[in-house]
Amino acid sequence: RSLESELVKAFGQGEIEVLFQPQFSSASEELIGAEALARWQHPTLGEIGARDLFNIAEKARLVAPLSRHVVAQALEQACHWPQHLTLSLNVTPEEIADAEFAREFASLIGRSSMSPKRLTMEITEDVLLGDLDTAAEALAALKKTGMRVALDDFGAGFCNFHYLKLLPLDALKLDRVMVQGICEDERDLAVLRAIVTMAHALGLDVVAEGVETDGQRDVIVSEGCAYWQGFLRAAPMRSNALLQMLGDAA
Ligand code: G
Ligand code: G
Ligand code: NA
Ligand code: MN
Repeated sequence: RSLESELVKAFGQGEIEVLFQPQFSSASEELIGAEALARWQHPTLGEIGARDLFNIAEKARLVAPLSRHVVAQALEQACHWPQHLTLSLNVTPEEIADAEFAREFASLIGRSSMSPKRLTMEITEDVLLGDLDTAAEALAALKKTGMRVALDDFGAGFCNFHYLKLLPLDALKLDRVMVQGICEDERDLAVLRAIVTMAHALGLDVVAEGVETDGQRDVIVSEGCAYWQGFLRAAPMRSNALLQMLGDAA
């Protein structure tokens, strides 16, 4: 049987899990929130990552229900977190292109006790491959609820700077390819520096992803990225492990 047909049952069987990757403040070094990342704990194949999971969902035409399931689970767990923590949620370009999406997403958020002010929606520049007006409309509607919008995976794709000012963004998330070489190659550092400068000029916060070493963290902090996430301090984890981490730090 195909994975597509198995996915339908996976929801009900509790095989779709949401992990949370902690995000840290450069200024205070404290944990300030987390990004929700979906996983399929497949009974025989083991863990299936979000990218494969969403590819399977696309073939099965189940992206919307999968996403709603993940968002609902993430909200359900994050509403038990201390009030100062934020939650970042990923959404696919196909969802944003769907006229129903903004309304459904807003209604999911409305039913949760989590304030929209604590939420960030992560989009990728692939939203620009679809209809820009529809995307901008959906994002504007969601921003009205008070949530923030971040452009994810920046540096991994085409990075069309022109669109940066067309989308209602609050933050730029630097893909880990932008972080990898910053301690070894001066040109990598020059690119990072230029992008941080541009982001700040556009009024955007910068979040660095894939920080794996102390050296990378030091550069990220000194170059003015406000927040970072990465294996250096925390891989994606269950909600209770995140709360444990907070407790240990206190
Ligand atoms: O954690 P992982 O390597 O599996 O993540 C792979 C990619 O899948 C990341 O780019 C992440 O943004 C995306 N992703 C993770 N969880 C979700 C989700 O719930 N919805 C969507 N649309 N994308 C997700
Ligand atoms: O595309 P997106 O950036 O949202 O994907 C996040 C993915 O990157 C997750 O699958 C997560 O497990 C992975 N990830 C998170 N931190 C690190 C890191 O420090 N190094 C590497 N190589 N991958 C990371
Ligand atoms: Na993401
Ligand atoms: Mn990312």
